[in-house]
Amino acid sequence: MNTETGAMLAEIRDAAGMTQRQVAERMSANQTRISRIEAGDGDDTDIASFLDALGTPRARSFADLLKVEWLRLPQPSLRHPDLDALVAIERGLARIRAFLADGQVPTVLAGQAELLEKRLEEAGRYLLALDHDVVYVGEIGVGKTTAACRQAGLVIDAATAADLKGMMLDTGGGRTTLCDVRIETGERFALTVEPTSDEEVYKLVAEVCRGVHEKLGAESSSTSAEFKPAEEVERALRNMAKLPRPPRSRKGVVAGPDPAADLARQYPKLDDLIAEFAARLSLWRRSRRAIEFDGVDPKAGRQWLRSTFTAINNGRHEDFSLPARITVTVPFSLIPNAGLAIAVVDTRGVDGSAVRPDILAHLKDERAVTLLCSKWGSAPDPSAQNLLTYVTETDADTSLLNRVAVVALARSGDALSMRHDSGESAEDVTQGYDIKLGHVEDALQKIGMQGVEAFAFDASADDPADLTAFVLEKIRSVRKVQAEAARATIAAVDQMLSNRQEAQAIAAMQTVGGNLERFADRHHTLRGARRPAHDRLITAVTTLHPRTVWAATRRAGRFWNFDVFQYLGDGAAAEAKVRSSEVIVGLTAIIESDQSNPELASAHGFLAQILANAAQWDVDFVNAARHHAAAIYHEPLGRAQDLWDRCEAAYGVSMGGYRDRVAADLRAWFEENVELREELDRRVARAWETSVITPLRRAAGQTAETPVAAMQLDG
Ligand SMILES: Nc1nc2c(ncn2[C@@H]2O[C@H](COP(=O)(O)OP(=O)(O)OP(=O)(O)O)[C@@H](O)[C@H]2O)c(=O)[nH]1
Ligand SMILES: [Mg+2]
Repeated sequence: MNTETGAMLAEIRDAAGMTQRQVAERMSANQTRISRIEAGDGDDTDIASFLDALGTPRARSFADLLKVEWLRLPQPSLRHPDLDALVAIERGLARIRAFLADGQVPTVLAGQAELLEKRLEEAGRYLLALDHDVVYVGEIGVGKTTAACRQAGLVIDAATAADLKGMMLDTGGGRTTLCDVRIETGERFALTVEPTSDEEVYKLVAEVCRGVHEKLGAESSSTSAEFKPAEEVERALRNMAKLPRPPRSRKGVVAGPDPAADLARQYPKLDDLIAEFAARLSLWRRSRRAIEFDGVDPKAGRQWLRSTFTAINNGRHEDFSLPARITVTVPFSLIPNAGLAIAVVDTRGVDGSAVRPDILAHLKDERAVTLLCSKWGSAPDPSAQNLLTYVTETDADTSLLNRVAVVALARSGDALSMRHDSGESAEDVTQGYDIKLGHVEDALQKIGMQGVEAFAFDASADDPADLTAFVLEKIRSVRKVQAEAARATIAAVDQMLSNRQEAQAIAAMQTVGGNLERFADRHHTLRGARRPAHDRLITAVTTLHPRTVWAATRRAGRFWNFDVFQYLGDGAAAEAKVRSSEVIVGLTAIIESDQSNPELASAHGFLAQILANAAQWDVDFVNAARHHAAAIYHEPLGRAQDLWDRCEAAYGVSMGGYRDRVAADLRAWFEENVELREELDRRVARAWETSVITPLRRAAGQTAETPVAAMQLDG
């Protein structure tokens, strides 16, 4: 026995309204023994008689709980928030195992049992883990960092936090957060920095220098192209090189000379300027990756974190290079008393399109809840709407939208400025929020995203606990979906077990299996139009900011704000999704028709499980297509230096047609390399078989792998 069990015993005794002495009397023991048991010092018999003495329903169910043998899942803590579901899953798994070990399993049920087992294991693994991310995504300067800090208690002083000055992370007038920042609970205040590669830093330096250089010669230059990196990166690099931009007065007048421009005058040749700027970074001295607070005072720790973070985020810390990702640890819980381990992720502001590899990765993370932060006036911001449309086209995971919410960020006065349709103003903030949320819902509905939840929050006026409650509810509902799916699976297990010896039920299963098998034969090869995977990429090239396209061509297609391989993968995924969805619709129709047949009643639970699984097979298939496209093009396109050089060189030459030019060059490359496309088609065809057809045959009870053998069984 451990102290956790002891503490739980004491809790159950308290809840039963009994004292240690009363329990001792009932157990005919002395009180010392009871307090020892509650301290974790007792054996199974002690615990059993202790709970017996209490005799409450809770004591009885706790006794049951202690009897569970954890053979299939790792034993969870007794305080696990989904303990009931986990117990049910463990028991369900044990029943399936006993059934399969029996040796007399009818073939028609073996595949079914395997499928149910796999589903239960997956739900168990999901629920067992307690970690979840809350991710803040949104356009530059909307207030992501501020909202995240308020919600997670990352403030120097909670009492004065409403003035928004004491945020522990860097906030400002926009373009402040430099990279993905992940905040976790740990032992002490600390920061870990994953640096940008030196190669990339030098590339960025070249861009800063080229920008400075062009500006100096602005009169003679004929182009309006910008050859510099994003503002926030330039700021950090200039600080690292001790060449900060001079401050501006309130009217925007520059106060004083620009040291980088002075340097450019000193080194009139661009290459020399780049070399000098790069040398000034002293990258070789910036090798530090982690730093922690060694004091004890929590307030001082918070202040230390704020100043250290701000220094690193702005390139002002001498020991650190340009961060690519920062992990912050704080010695407190970000959502206390939830029994979960929550991390908060603050992302770099969306500049143009939110369709970025980092944001997509968060969105697809099954354990993450993404908050699409939007300006009050335009919520849901167009970039958020585009992102939602993009993921629904390129991803088959239907639960993805349950993990997303739109957060409309209000500033003072925003709520009260709302008007009812009648033209009357909102009477109070709550009414103003309701009106706004109604508008957000309408906008979401218009793009087919009904069901995505929305929330309104004002970081300076609202209680951060409201946002926390919203986020927590979101996470709980995501977990609940898993728990409910597990319950449905367990019901199907029980239905299967209770029918295993009934001839009629076996016959029903055979009918159902035969129907599924015939369906698998019919759809063995996937038909349908095949738009090339690169179409999506080419469209993106023509719509993204030219500077973003240029930056990607300078990096052989991989830039944080535009990744060619991501679009290729998603292009293939979108095609795969379109083609498979028709088949899934057909499968759904067959299953629904079997479900409405009363003679097949004993197979209904199983049929529902097949449907749920088909969705998962579909996800597998779509992901496989994405993976194959990225893998196939990775090498040849990454190495196509001629192509990239040509695309890069066109920038600034004729601005009007730059993106069209790149699009045309890319298209020509894909047409020249048509064999890659053919290889992709072959791999997608194979993925269809392995991800969808084979598992369907298995579940149908046809263990045979080949369609020929399957057809013999059928006939
Ligand atoms: N008045 C008011 N100002 C706010 C509110 N939320 C954020 N701000 C201010 O808006 C500015 C931008 O806030 P940030 O939290 O840095 O925004 P962000 O979205 O993280 O910005 P980037 O990291 O630059 O993309 C800061 O000056 C904040 O103080 C709010 O609710 N009310
Ligand atoms: Mg920020």
